[in-house]
Amino acid sequence: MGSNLELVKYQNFWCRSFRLKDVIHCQKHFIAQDTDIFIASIPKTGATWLKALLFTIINRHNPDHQPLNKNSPLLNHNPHELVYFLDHGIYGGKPPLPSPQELQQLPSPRLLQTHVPYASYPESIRTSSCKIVYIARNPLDTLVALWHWHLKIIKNWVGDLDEFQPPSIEDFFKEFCLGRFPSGPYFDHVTEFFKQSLQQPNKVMFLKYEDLKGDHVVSHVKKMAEFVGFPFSDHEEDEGVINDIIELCSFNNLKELEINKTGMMRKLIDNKNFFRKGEVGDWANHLTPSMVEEINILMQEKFGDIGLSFQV
Ligand code: PAP
Repeated sequence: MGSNLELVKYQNFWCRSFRLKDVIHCQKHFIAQDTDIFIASIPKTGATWLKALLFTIINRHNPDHQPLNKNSPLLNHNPHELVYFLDHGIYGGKPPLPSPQELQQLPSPRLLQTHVPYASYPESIRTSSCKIVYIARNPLDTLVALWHWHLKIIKNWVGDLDEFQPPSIEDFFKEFCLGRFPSGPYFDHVTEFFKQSLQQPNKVMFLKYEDLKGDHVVSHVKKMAEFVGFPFSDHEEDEGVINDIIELCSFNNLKELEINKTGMMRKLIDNKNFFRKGEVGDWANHLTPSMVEEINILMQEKFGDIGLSFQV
């Protein structure tokens, strides 16, 4: 296995070894502001979607952005270009990403993303009045989305392509259950944020991918806008602004944009890889009944007591 794929355990979560120093640097030096908004998640649970939604919500009155007209930055930028990744991006990144120093000068509210578990956040995120919107996804679809990502992306990181042995779904399943993938274990990550959302409901909002895909998406987007301090007015609701935002940020719309079909993120990743299938239930095409049973048992064990469940 190439060295770029090496995983190390840091504070009870797994991290690519080449990224660990950036995670630690960020953890030690990042200073949160009370107005910051963080998008938090385990990889492949819908952060790209949430970035598009929150970027549009908080910038909808910004004359420089005009996210709801034909000049929307989303039409020619991948959501990851508009909302910076904190630990894996700004800390350890290169221009055009802002440096950690420049980060302090970004206009507020700063909208930033991280995959780090709550317990390993920089102290100031936990102690400030910033907001955290967490997106969770059922473990079966998360596992399948991670596997596809691994197959497509990871081989680009391995110096010698001949070294890359694509994992079978069986092998990847075992690693997922052991929690051995970046930001894993899955169950600890999700559980911690769910508990935080109960203990600190004004600070942490817990959203499910499946809820955003469902019939009540309007009410979820409305609550999210209120939570981050950018509520919709009655007039906006009457004008159908919420539906316009949902449509702009929909999987089909974003996937079909030229920037997301042919563009690249930081010359590393084809943007199209962020838009694979975008469905609830794709796991049924990949996982065997015994794998599903094993994950269902884990879900019951880990989430049963805290009252968390997912539509699968
Ligand atoms: P990240 O962790 O690298 O940021 P993230 O955006 O969280 O990735 O997850 C990608 C998943 O969200 C993909 O799921 P899939 O592999 O099961 O298809 C991707 O297709 C899905 N996705 C991206 N954008 C949207 C969207 N607008 N609506 C619904 N799903 C989306």
